Amino acid sequence: MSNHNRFAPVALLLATLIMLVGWLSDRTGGDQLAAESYAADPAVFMTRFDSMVAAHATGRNLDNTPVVRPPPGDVHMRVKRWEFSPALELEPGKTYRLHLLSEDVVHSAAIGEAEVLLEPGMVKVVTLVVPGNGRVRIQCAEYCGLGHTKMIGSIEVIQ
Ligand SMILES: [Cu+2]
Repeated sequence: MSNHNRFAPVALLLATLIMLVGWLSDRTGGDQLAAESYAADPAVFMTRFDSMVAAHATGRNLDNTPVVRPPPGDVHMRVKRWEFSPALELEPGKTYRLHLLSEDVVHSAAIGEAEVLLEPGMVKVVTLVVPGNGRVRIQCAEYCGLGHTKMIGSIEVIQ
């Protein structure tokens, strides 16, 4: 057997490993924005949500959801059939930590390139660096019933 033939299987194995590592890092890359998760205390979560809305509501509503303009930092978002609440107005270039809690069934949040699964009782925290302009897409990507395809939140970039 020549050297070439002897090393062919090794080369093939290496190539497969490299592809596998690439695939795995792609997969984890998609979830990188999910910085953390923690068990929800619903009462505490609602208190934080309510005080955020009370302090930073714009006074407008969008599809029966309050429009809120929170400062950079922690933002609490309620998720349920079939809405994300509140609607957000965020500043370009700033970093927000979206705390997402499902209140009924399993949903997910596809935010920009990231997607996090939202199981009731667990808060997922997504770090969002707001782009320069436009809107940030946020929608449910886990089938959750009749209104699933219309379960789209509103994150608008304001100047
Ligand atoms: Cu859904």
